[in-house]
Amino acid sequence: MLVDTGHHLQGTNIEHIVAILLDEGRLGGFHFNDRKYADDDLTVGAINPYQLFLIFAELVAGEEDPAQTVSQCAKACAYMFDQCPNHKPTIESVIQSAVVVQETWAKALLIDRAALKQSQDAHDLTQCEEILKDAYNTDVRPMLAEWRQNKGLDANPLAAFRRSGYLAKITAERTAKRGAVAATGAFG
Ligand SMILES: [Mn+2]
Repeated sequence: MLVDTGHHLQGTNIEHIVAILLDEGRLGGFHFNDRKYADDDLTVGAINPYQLFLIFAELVAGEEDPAQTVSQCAKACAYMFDQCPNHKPTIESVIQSAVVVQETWAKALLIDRAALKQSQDAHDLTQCEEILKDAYNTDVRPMLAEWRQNKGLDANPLAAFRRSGYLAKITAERTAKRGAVAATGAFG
């Protein structure tokens, strides 16, 4: 089954749905996006990054689950972006999306699972929340910057893209191409 984060009624407990699907071995993939109004109208993590974190908390828990049907399902899960933020350049939105998913996944990996299990077993809801927020509030950006540099990539993908001038270049090329096509009367 595919979970599209924009396809639920406002306020739906999506992370709970994710946990159930993992438990049943039925989670096939994700369409990541965020929204304020309709489905898919905003970049993933733009509006509700904590919800995304809670979803990743379940995905990472699934990957670490001792039941093989659950861990295999979580590891095989396909991640996709399905979003059309009309007021932002598409490539920049996609770069933001990749970065936010990396950051959120890293934060979910930081959750102290043993402590969380202990607090869950003790029905200590306050402490469970504190444990999740400890991970969520950790600044993982320096770690990810180092990880990128170790791979020979720029530490800051969005800044690198803006420096490259690629968007201005292809915009100029496409505008010129459209002008040339229009001049031939190919548009009838
Ligand atoms: Mn979709």
